[in-house]
Amino acid sequence: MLTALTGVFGDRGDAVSVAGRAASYEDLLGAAGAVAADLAGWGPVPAFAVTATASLETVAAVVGGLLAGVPCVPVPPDAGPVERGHILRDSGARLLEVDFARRAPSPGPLPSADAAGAGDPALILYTSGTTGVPKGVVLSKGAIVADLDALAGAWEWGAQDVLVHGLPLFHVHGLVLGVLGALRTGSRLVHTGRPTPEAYAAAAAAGGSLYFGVPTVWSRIAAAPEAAAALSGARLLVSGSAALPTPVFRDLERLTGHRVVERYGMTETLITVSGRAGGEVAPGTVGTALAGVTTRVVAEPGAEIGELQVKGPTLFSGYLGRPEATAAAYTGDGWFRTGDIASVDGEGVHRIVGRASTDMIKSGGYRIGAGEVENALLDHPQVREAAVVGVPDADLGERIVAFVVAEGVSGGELTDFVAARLSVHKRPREVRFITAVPRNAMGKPQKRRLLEGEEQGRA
Ligand code: MCA
Ligand code: AMP
Repeated sequence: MLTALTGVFGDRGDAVSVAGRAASYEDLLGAAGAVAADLAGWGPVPAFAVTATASLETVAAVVGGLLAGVPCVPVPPDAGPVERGHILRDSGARLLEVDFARRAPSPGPLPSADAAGAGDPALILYTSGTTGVPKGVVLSKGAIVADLDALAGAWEWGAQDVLVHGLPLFHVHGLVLGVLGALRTGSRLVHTGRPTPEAYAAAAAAGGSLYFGVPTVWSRIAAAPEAAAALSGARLLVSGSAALPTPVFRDLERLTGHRVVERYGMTETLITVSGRAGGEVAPGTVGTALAGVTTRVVAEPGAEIGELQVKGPTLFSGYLGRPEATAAAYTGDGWFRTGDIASVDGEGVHRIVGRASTDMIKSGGYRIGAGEVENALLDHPQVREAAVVGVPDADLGERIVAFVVAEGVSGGELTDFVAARLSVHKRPREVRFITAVPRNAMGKPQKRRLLEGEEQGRA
């Protein structure tokens, strides 16, 4: 499945560069071989974990896991003890240290994507639900390959491209599309370490042709006209993980000459819908279903918007160890329920207009469950009640706001408490003290009442 590592596209010293360090495919294969040999030496394990910094080590770990046939659990590098402990316990994964300088031949052949091995788990990615702790999303080799091949078709993505991004390597966007996508299509990869406008602009000099970003990244680039102008020589700019605001789309069109292509997906489904290279692109739309994917919108009679449901070869294998949660994610007739509210026009072009639940927050492209943050806040001895919501934010799309009933503690202390226990992007950006969380007769928090007075809807 890692076609580039078979040598068919040739090799070069900077085939993969991450945060300023470059490696050839041969280097990467050797380092991944050493990882695979370590894993083989462990004997049977359900999975292995790697602290997924933006580094060549993380790339070698993921490739090594594929060589050894052991699923990889990438752990966010800033995960605090509560989040990290949960991920390691829940997956049963043992943590692996990677030394990129070590080289070994792979103990087994390069993984193929043929029918025999297609169902094998390749990655387990932890992602938040609306309540409780994050769940492990099991992604098979077959689902990943189906998605990458469909995207390669949609974006005319191939070995002639130089892919540029600086996204985290523990989610689908940065890891599956941003690393495995480059290794399957044979495009060179320039990972910029952090997704700053300056770094994206600098990568233009290295021949960047295909750029990935979350809307926060694109919005920061649009606000840095010189950096944006450097991207005018690119072939394709792609946005995803959250809705790209129309003003950002317009600003980028003016500054770069490109109409940013949006694509839509989830950790559980991989990317299912996308605009096409060379196709019509309208702001606020995320394109049409990818090859092999079918979508439907389940709306109330007479309504045009409703829940988007999907089917196809890119879907996950289930939530690790949670058959009930897996079953609940599907309708009785076998469609995956995305929880996103969408419309589809006569041409099959999708528009994502919101989410069914206020308990799922998207901030900076990260998915954050309100329940997980509320539980972390309630672990603080001074906090009696907590209700967490996403409030529209020009930079982050949504920012996490915590409403708490507490005494003798400051908002800053509570923010740091969450950042240290979970991870930095799950911290509330704002803490508001209230006397009681409004509840209905059943005692259920009425979060929409907390949001009264805030600008509603998505940007
Ligand atoms: C701030 N910092 C703190 C605290 N406050 N550290 C500890 N405690 C605190 N209280 C530090 C951080 O450690 C960091 O330090 C620095 O402040 C900045 O952090 P932050 O403000 O959170 O970062 P940001 O600049 O606002 O981040 C914006 C971002 C980021 C770069 C756009 O949100 C991002 O990388 N988003 C990508 C998410 C993504 O890939 N999602 C894909 C999901 P230092 O600078 O030292 O680190 S996959 C998906 O959605 C599907 C499949 C799809 O469709 O793609
Ligand atoms: P995650 O599982 O972290 O990948 O988050 C998936 C969620 O991101 C989806 O359910 C959507 O709510 C959101 N999302 C991804 N891409 C887009 C997009 N292009 N426009 C709007 N929302 C998006």
